[in-house]
Amino acid sequence: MSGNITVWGRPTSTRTLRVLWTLAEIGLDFDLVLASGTMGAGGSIENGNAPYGIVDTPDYRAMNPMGTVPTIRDGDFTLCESNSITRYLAMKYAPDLLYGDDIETFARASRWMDWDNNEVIESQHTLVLEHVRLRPEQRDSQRAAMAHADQARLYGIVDEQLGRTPFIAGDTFSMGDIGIGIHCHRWHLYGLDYPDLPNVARWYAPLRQRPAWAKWVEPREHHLVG
Ligand SMILES: N[C@@H](CCC(=O)N[C@@H](CS)C(=O)NCC(=O)O)C(=O)O
Repeated sequence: MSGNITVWGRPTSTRTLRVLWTLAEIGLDFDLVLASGTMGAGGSIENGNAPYGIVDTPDYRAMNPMGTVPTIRDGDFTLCESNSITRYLAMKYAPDLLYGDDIETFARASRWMDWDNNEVIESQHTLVLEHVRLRPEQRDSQRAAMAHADQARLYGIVDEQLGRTPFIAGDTFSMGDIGIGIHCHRWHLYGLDYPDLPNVARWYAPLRQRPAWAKWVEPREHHLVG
């Protein structure tokens, strides 16, 4: 399937990865324009690297007033906010694949996407700063430990849900699995002491086998770039 789609973002951003995985899952062609105010080809600006840029230009701000990533353009239509983009792509191109073409599954998946954004991102962000992006003298082991404990608490909630349903929003894969799956993966790349979460383990292993996951979500360089 081919669209006329451009994505601005960076694969080191889990919010951009939500969109990249969604597009790959649907099988849509797209162009990726690397854009960021905080990361560039060499890594984080915290470590003296130049950012990809673009996000401060008037043209970009007209599409995304916050100057964040990701943003997409599909034909004449532009949209920012990663979960809104995912919902848009799902509704337009793949309702069956991404929510079973069912409004209640859409709502359940959407609820978990919001939960991922509202609850999971904050301590994930602390972890990537503490383990990857900050210089050693800027790091705080107690802050890192608290963020890891918070992720253990949150993925305990995911584990309970996955004890009720095989996937986050029901019996089959949906857009609800995307953000929570990406953050689960990044969390597991830090090599920490992880709690036993059998339902998460049963769900995470096959997610990693999905062809659409392989290009964007699996690579360590999309997560561990400092
Ligand atoms: N709620 C927005 C947040 C966007 C956001 O904060 N993105 C981060 C990357 S995950 C960003 O733009 N960071 C600064 C940058 O890369 O310039 C969304 O979900 O799209």
